[in-house]
Amino acid sequence: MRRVLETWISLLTLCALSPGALGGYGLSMFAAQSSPPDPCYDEKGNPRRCIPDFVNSAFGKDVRVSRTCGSPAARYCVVTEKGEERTRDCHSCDAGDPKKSHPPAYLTDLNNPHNLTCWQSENYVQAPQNVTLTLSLGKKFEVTYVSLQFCSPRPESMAIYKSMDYGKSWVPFQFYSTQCKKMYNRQNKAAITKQNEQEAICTDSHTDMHPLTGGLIAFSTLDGRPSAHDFDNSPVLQDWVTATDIKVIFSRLHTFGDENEDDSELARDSYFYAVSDLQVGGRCKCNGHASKCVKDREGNLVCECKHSTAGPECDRCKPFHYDRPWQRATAREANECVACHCNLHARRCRFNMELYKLSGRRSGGVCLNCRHNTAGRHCHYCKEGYYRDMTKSISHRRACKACDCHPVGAAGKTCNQTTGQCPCKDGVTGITCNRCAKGYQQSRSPIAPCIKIPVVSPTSTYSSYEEPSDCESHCKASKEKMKITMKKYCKKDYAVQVHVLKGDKAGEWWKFTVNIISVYKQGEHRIRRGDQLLWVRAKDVACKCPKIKPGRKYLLLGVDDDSPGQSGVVADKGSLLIPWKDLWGRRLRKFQQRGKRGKC
Ligand SMILES: *[C@@H]1O[C@H](CO)[C@@H](O)[C@H](O)[C@H]1NC(C)=O
Ligand SMILES: *[C@@H]1O[C@H](CO)[C@@H](O)[C@H](O)[C@H]1NC(C)=O
Ligand SMILES: *[C@@H]1O[C@H](CO)[C@@H](O)[C@H](O)[C@H]1NC(C)=O
Ligand SMILES: [Ca+2]
Repeated sequence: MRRVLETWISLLTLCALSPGALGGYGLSMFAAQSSPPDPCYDEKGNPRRCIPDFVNSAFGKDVRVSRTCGSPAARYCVVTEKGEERTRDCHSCDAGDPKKSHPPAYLTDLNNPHNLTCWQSENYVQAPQNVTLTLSLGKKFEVTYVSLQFCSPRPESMAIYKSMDYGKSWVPFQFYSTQCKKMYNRQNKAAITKQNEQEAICTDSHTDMHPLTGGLIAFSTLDGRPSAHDFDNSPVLQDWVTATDIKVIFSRLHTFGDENEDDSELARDSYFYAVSDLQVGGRCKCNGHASKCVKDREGNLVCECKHSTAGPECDRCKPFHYDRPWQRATAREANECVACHCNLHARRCRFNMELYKLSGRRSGGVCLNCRHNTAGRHCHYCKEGYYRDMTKSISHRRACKACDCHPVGAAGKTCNQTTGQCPCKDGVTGITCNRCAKGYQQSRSPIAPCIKIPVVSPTSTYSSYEEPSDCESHCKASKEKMKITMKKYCKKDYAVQVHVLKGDKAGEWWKFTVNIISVYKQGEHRIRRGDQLLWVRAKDVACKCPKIKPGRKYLLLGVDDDSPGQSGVVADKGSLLIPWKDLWGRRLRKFQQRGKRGKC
């Protein structure tokens, strides 16, 4: 249908039709046609290119006109031809009298060939001035033609302009003049090539004076432009035909017969422009994504966008449909916008050109703010600290379950994505690492929460507990009672409660991992609570002064000494290491307070 119409329209420029030939085309031609439920989708529901009806977008719209006759009322005369003979017929234009007025509304009213209503300008007896008609279409249209049906003779020079920005700036569409160079500084009928398809041309082809009045000027926007046959693939021409506003400027009247005295008399009061119908034929511009334009809540004309597009001209993708770039629809491809694939876990996404190219121009959407503990470009896996519940589909709200890794038992918060198994510390077991493995017992240390149950056999791990023969003399000084007094407390540099976790021999030393539960006193060396190393000379350990066993808690009193490991606490045969009794806690606090008051 589009093709037929537009071919027909381009014929308009070639021949000036008699009045009435244009009457009623536009809306009424197609009104009776029944349309399928939604032209933007085929029977199978697949998107396809759709375009609004071809209409006269000027119909019923207000035209702003620089000069209209009738205020004050004035005489005008119409010259008519009957064969060789020219006669004149004079009337009065009076804006105050509906029967004698010629308002701009007559430019765009219903065009009835049997009762033409004409807008008319003032008379220009002396210096003809520019008369401007400005029409706002209210939104972007793709204009196929602009036509003017005259009641007066056609102007000698006239220009048509268009705006794409609601009248802020104007570009010429077409010029008509017998003196193109002089009036508009253009060559007459310049050739349009692929290089200048957006150029307005000037022509004198309108100057055929028959009929004298009632002639037509019709400008077809695509006529003679090389890419017109491939309009779908010509952004230049798509741009060329786009307009929000149309302006017509009448620059010079036809001053027929001026050279003849008699004719001059005849032409008196006949120098004006009069137009019965201004048409702007085209389609509401929707880029192939809407079949009609409607008024929005503010009363603005907008496309009723389909294919997941949005904007007044369906010129962008609607939110969350950014999986590929927006494109105009063509006859072959609907180029609909595609929703991002977020497995129902995100409401927002953005387009990423790099990813789009990498995917072979198929998918470039990146989900934003994945919810329900999912992560990834498509919210297609569980975020850190969660694992997939395989009994549910990935799009399920509860597809991801918390790892719930035990804060002490697990070595991290991230579990195996498929099994949910948390990474357990040594000796810890369970899917969340919440219990000790067989052969291990719970300790108070966050570093080694489960420790090997000590093996009593002297031949196993702690074989070096075998006493050397000279222990009697080595340990002489430290045969003290397992009792704690203020005097002993004062003698030592530090006093701590420790939980011995494990011990490793390191050359001349034993390196015990201990958990310092309380610090009652400290000397020069700072002692922090928590896991620390306790260093004891191998000889001291071997002679059991102090007697130390992993898995036990002790009260340890000792003196500052440099440790071989640069950190930790050092104990020796002079230190007191007494199996812990809970009732000591209070006693040591008392010693601590007295010590602070200088009672040592
Ligand atoms: C012609 O049109 C005008 C304006 O629409 C109207 O007032 C008038 O009655 C019409 N005349 C005839 C004969 O239809
Ligand atoms: C009349 O219109 C022509 C063409 O649009 C323009 O170049 C010229 O400046 C106008 N003249 C006046 C007096 O406005
Ligand atoms: C998760 O557990 C499965 C099954 O035990 C295993 O095959 C896979 O390698 C594990 N994944 C990781 C990242 O450890
Ligand atoms: Ca009219």
